[in-house]
Amino acid sequence: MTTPILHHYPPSLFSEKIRTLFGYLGVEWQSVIIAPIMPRPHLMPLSGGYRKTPILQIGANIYCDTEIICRRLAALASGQTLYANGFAAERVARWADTELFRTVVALNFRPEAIVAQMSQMSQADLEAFQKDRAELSAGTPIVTVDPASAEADFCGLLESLEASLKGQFLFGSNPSIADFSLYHCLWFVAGNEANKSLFEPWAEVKGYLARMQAFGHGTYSEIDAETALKVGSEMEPVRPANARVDAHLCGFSVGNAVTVAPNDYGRIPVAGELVSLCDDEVAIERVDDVAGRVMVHFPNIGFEVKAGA
Ligand SMILES: N[C@@H](CCC(=O)N[C@@H](CS)C(=O)NCC(=O)O)C(=O)O
Repeated sequence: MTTPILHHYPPSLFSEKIRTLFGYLGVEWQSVIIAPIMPRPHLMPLSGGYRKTPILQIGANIYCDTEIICRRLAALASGQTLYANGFAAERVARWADTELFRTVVALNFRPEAIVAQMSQMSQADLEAFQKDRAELSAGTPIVTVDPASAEADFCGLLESLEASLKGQFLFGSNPSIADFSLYHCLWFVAGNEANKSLFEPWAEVKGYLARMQAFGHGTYSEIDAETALKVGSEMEPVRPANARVDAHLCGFSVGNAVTVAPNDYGRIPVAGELVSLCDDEVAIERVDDVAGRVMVHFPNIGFEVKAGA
């Protein structure tokens, strides 16, 4: 089997979701540490412009967005109990990855949290980071609540979690996909010194964090971005086993020129030929001057498919 490659950087919370999933599933992987800001010259030829983090690469197949990355890894590891609670677990996962994500970002944007988080950065790096994130969220701000409301929301969440966890995971004695989405948001907040006191009263929540953290990040080796690009360019993409275009979803057919872009922030369209468009996946094939023929996969939800190159 081709070893999965994760393009990520250490403080990225969505990357932590996937690193922890690798640990839980026991899937061996390769790690490419990317810059926390653009440009990423060795990754863009593979992703076609998609710029959020993380990105999973399996040979010449590129998976964008943790929703589809999780499903791909669960299938690789036969980790189907992750989705045993079906609808409910997937909905909670989506809530955490969207609404709770915005709350925790707002929380870590409190002045005291920013100071704690960015204290290692030089002034020039800080300015470059702020400029990059302003471009990422241009017209579609990620933070939509004020810090005080975010703190109130988050404390309410901790209180109700404390009452419901009882030494287990969200849906019982095995972790589900919802736990990985909740965990990375809690990890992001807990990792900031300025937030330590928020967790202090909640023993169950701290125990839950420790249980999730105990999965670790599994077994991995480091490779550089050039090597990963070479792997992609030397391999042929594999079509999804169930590739199809569901007529009720759109007026598209296999082979149509389309673009796919996130419908929230970082709306950079990726252009290619449609391979699959069904309830849980959009796959397009593209030919890149550097990366060659690659297939890029997105979840159906949260992305917009449009006609045209
Ligand atoms: N819905 C996406 C969200 C990914 C996301 O927002 N990641 C953040 C990092 S944690 C990001 O892309 N930041 C900008 C960047 O890394 O360029 C997913 O599930 O993968």
